[in-house]
Amino acid sequence: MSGDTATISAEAAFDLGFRLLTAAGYSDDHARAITAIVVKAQGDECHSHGLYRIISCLDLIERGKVDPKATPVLEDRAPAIVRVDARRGISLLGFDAGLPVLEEKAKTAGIAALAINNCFHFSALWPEVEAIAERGLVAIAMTVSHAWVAPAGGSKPVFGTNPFAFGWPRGDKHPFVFDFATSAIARGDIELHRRSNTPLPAGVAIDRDGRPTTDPEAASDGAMLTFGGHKGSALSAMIELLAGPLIGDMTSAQSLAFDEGAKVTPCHGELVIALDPKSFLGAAAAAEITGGEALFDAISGQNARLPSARRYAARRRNQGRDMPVRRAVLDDLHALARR
Ligand code: NDP
Ligand code: PYC
Repeated sequence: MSGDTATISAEAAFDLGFRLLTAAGYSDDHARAITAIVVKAQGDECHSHGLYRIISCLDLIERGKVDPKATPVLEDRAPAIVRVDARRGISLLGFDAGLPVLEEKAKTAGIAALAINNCFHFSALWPEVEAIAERGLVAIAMTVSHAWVAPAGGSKPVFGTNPFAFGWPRGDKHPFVFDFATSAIARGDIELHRRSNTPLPAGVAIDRDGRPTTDPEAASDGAMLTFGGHKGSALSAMIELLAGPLIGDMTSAQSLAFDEGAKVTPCHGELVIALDPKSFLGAAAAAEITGGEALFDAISGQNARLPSARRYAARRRNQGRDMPVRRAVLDDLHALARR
């Protein structure tokens, strides 16, 4: 491995994360859910939402923000709507509680939505849409975050990095999944550049005076930019509305105000939607849904890769062997374990 990259087994990473989180005060359930998701992300080589996020979860406790022992409360709101109040815990237990009900409702009504409220949200969304697609459902998930991102044409932060994820079932193949921030890069990547003292790519941020910058500190002080100019900006606004006021939760600006300068993982809501192909198509569903395969062939047939292909390849590569981690992140985790 190169100087900047170390390796760790999934078992050792899980053990390290679980010990750090429970020692800091997280319940076993929270610690297990957090560690499982970051080890999964690290194994898929999603560095911005991998092991480094254990440090974010420890910061949440240190700043007294999260309830590390919160138990989510589920409410059956309507035939196709389930709500989970995470009670200021981490979002993951809320998703685990809501998923079986979301699945059952989507398979009964054809379409259903899960709103998770009052949750601290640090994780990637692909594990959630992948889990739903593996149950034979089409999935969409979105969250706001903190107001770090300027609208296209503006220079002051309004939007969060607002991720949007989609999952499509493919029978015994890995689901078709994409999952991206609507900002040009994720906040986590800015933090990783700051920690390793490396410049940002051009075109992702402006400084406090509205000038383009590649300096992570100046970007944190100024504003991030949306991907795709006005198009990413409009999508980000949609996510603010759907995962904010529609589900009775905070926008990114409100979430940042709630943070009160602590600079920790955002607290807000998440909206997850599931659609059942069988309800749309009846007996024809299995045949019709594989119609998507022609589309995927047309993409990969010209050597354009499918989203998540890199991630699935990393998963295969790291199965049963130590996975790569930024050395600075692993050093920080080991230093925390020695404290
Ligand atoms: P990336 O730009 O790294 O990737 C976005 C998606 O595009 C992935 O599905 C990726 O697949 C795919 N992709 C990348 N390059 C190509 C390509 N050349 N051809 C086809 N597909 C491609 O994502 P972001 O940095 O924007 O986001 C990273 C993560 O951050 C996401 O998982 C997101 O959920 C998370 N996030 C979470 C937030 C939160 O509030 N919880 C806020 C913001 C982001 P692959 O993975 O295979 O490369
Ligand atoms: O990387 O933008 C991000 C992010 C925000 C909250 C969790 N991840």
